Amino acid sequence: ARQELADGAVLLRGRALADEESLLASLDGIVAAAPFRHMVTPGGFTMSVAMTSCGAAGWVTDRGGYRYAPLDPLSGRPWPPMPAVFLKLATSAAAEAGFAGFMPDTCLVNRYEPGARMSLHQDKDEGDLGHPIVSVSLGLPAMFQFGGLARNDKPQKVPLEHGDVVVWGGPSRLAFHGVLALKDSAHPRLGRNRINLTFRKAL
Ligand code: MD5
Ligand code: FE
Repeated sequence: ARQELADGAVLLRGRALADEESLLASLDGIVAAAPFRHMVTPGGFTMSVAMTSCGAAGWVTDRGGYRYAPLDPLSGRPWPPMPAVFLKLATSAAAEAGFAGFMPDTCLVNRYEPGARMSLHQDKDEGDLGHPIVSVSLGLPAMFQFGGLARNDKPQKVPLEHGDVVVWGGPSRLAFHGVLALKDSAHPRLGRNRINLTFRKAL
């Protein structure tokens, strides 16, 4: 089912389900090389969401700011390569949503445990904001907040479940968004975790 949430924002419910096992096997490899870590914001807060990345660069934050870094600061080595199954899912979902030719060079992997949240923000650390972002939800459900172009616009609440894919492009690319604190429950395959893969063209 293809659901248009707003101009440029397309929800593909269950779109990742057929790739669940290969996505999770690839994720294990990424996490073995570049473990999840809780990073610190420029303001000094430790994020409740744990993160890692794969691809040519990874999104990082520390007291010095937000940026894309070619090396994992934990290891000093390049991030693990983007697995083929990641790339294929992201490019095919983007094409279905009207963004043929999208070629991400990074995937930021977010891990939410019960209580973890992400407050309302815009994603604008990427070099060319004309490219969409593709997000893949796995594991525990979350209540996503999808707002407007102004921080004060009242966000719509969109429940995102295991296997859902959302393509955020066009005018929705710069919408304010966030994730409400995860409720405690257990997913049959991922336990007490929500994993979100966010594919971006950063460089
Ligand atoms: C998540 N992650 O569920 C979300 C999925 C992040 C983040 O927000 O920055 O890691 S990506 C959702 C997204 C990206 C770009 C634009 C919009 C939503 N949007 O316009 O709503 O962990
Ligand atoms: Fe975001």
